Amino acid sequence: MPRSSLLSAKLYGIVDLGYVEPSALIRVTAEMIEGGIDVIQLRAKARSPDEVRQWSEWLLPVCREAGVPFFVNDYPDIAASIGVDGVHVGQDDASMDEVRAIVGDSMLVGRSTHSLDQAAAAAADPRTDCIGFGPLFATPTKPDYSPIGTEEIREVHARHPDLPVFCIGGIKKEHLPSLVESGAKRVVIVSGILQAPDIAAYVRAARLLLP
Ligand code: TZP
Ligand code: MG
Repeated sequence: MPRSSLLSAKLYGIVDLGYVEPSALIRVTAEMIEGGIDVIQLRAKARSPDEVRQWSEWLLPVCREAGVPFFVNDYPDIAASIGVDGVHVGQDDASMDEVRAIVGDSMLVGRSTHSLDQAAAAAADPRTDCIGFGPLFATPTKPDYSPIGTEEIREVHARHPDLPVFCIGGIKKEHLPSLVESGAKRVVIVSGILQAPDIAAYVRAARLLLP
């Protein structure tokens, strides 16, 4: 899957086991795809690697069939052995040398960033395929991080025009018009999507707000 698939992406959805029961993973993923989600990530904090592997094996074919890039959070070894499209790592996870040693050159690698400096450090390595930038707003999905606000969105895009930047953190579809006004080009929505009464409708409406 080429990096260009991320440059053209608008809405990135995370299937987070903090909000979704294992028995609902496939249905929820399919509904996000039905609504037009551009990227899917599986995120399962405090779950076993065996469970993450199992769930990744369920979701990969669902995403593949739809042509939607599928990322696994945190586990380059699982990502590599299953052959998913991408792996997403945080500031405290493995270095890019370590990740690339496991996943090779062609898998997409995303990195979470929480400041302009961290974004610059990630962007300085051409093997970084995309970044998350946030949390913009306080969020129970990532409780230990201070919100960084929206002031730096325009700057991070200006400094890294060729890097797909995904704004993240506390974003609901109601925020999208003002975030676009603030310079956001791509967003991640987690709880907003997963707690919506109609997931496909929520994704469809959010997608339309991202030009
Ligand atoms: N990284 C920064 S904020 C965040 C992650 C994984 C959580 C975003 O979730 P939500 O529910 O959309 O605020
Ligand atoms: Mg991590």
